[in-house]
Amino acid sequence: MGKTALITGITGQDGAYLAEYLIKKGYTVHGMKRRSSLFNTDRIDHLYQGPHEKERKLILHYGDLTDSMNITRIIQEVQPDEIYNLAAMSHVKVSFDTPEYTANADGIGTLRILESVRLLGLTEKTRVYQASTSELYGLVQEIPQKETTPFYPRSPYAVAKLYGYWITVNYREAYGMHASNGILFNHESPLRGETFVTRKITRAVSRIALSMQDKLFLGNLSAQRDWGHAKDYVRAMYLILQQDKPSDYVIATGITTTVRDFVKMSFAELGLEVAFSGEGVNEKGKIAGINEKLFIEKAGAEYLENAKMLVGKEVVAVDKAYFRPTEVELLIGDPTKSRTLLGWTPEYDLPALVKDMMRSDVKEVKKNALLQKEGYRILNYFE
Ligand code: NAP
Ligand code: G4F
Repeated sequence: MGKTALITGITGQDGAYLAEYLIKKGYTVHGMKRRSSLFNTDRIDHLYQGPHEKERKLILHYGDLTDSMNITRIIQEVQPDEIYNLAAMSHVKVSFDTPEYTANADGIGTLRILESVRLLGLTEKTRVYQASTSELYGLVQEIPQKETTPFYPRSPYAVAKLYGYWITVNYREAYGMHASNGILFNHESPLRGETFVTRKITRAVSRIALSMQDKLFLGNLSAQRDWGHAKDYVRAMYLILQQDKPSDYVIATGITTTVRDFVKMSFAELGLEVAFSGEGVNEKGKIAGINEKLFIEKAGAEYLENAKMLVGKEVVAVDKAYFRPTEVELLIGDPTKSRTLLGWTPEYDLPALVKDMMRSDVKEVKKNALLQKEGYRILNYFE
């Protein structure tokens, strides 16, 4: 008999990759999905099995982290061997707009899961993974950040996740639960939400190159992040729950890069060179050159003439609307513990991540460019 896992946040980036990974390993995966007016299952549609299919490997349940009784009922029905609590209001900037909801879902939501496991008498059976975050380090007290680095959260999101982190540790110590935190540094992919900076960049760069957008507006270009690929990071989540003893692990690449350099790398994927000048809100990025052969290979000869006209044009600007009231300037993780104890090492480095995201977004933008030619209205959401 394969194991049974419950994933909260299954419709999100990590939930989708983790569900696919666990199903391949022979798990039956139950996912908690919020009710919405549209299906919102795009990321897991390739795994979907209708309710009338036999021996389903993916089963979805309506639920919400703010609803205790619903969580308890789902856990009671599913009797999971493993719970991966990935659901969260996960956008740092948005958490300043919705602080109370964020505290409820991301902080108390974690308590609801742990307490349900305890009340249902499942502490021996059910292992719990909590999606903790490098945002806990915030105003960093040590470089690089490791499991023993003191936390200094800098947003309502991070403060809510701080509660989630410590309540997980507390339930482990108080009730002997197999409950662990993965302190994951930023991880991205073609499935990344469009308003996180990497995906915002790869989508916009693809659209600019294919004449579907003029300019990309960003906030703090000097922020530094330790970016990995989500596919590698869900593998770490699984490994954490396979250990005999529960513990907390930093999952990171150990390399940090500025937002500015991520922009340069994304344009460079298509043979476009960007040069930045100016400072703060006045910083601008202009196309300084084009490698025509590479552009044709990656974007297509049909877009070359328009792309050549980009040389000398301003394609990146700063809009202070994207600044945060308190910013996390630098994150860089030390993954020694996970490498040593979990045997975890990432397969993707940053260039491979950028390549994967750009390939996927160029493909999508090309489809949209064709639709636009046929007269369809293709919206460019600016967020
Ligand atoms: P994501 O793409 O934003 O997905 C979040 C998921 O949570 C979605 O399925 C969302 O459902 C669901 N959700 C939100 N509020 C909910 C609620 N009240 N009840 C039930 N479900 C709810 O996030 P992700 O990048 O996959 O991240 C997964 C987890 O890891 C999150 O907890 C995040 O905070 C944490 N984390 C992420 C990173 C990273 O770099 N990606 C790093 C460290 C930690 P809808 O689809 O309905 O919105
Ligand atoms: O992509 P971001 O929005 O990710 P952030 O804030 O680091 O949070 C993500 O990673 C955390 C792990 O460390 C997760 F816990 C969290 O759930 C989420 O997945 O922003 C990255 C950096 C920030 O410094 C931000 O100020 O990019 C900077 N940035 C600059 N311009 C921008 C923009 N961020 C966004 N979203 N949009 C911009 O236009």
